[in-house]
Amino acid sequence: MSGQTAADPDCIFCRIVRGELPSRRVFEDPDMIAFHDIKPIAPVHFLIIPRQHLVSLAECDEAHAPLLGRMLAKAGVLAREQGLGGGFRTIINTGRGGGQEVYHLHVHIVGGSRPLGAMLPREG
Ligand code: DGP
Repeated sequence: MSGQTAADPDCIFCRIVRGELPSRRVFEDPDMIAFHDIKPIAPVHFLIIPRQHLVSLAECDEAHAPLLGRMLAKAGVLAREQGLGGGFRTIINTGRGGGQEVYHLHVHIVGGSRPLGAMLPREG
């Protein structure tokens, strides 16, 4: 598999996985953890990340499909548990052009008290 190492000692999310940095966890299992985002953009904003260090979605291939599928399959369950039964937005920022800041693959789950607007402003 490409884009994967066992762990990156300098990666913030690897440090959260290892418990070296605090996080408000909402879920964990042998493959993934979920925790609240430190800079929420909505009343509910948490992240689902793989325990293994995957840089981004761009580095994933077919071999990662089971893990990625499990992460997405968990999103709705966790969202409902966090009060987002009315709907939520799922975001995966990928690479510099995609606005990714932390280079450890993560899925944002965002929602809250009112319906979210259009996802991106239209250009031009
Ligand atoms: P992205 O642009 O998709 O790479 O977003 C990274 C997100 O990670 C951003 O919303 C803030 C969040 N984040 C960064 N550092 C930490 C941290 O130390 N703890 C938590 N809980 N979230 C963090």
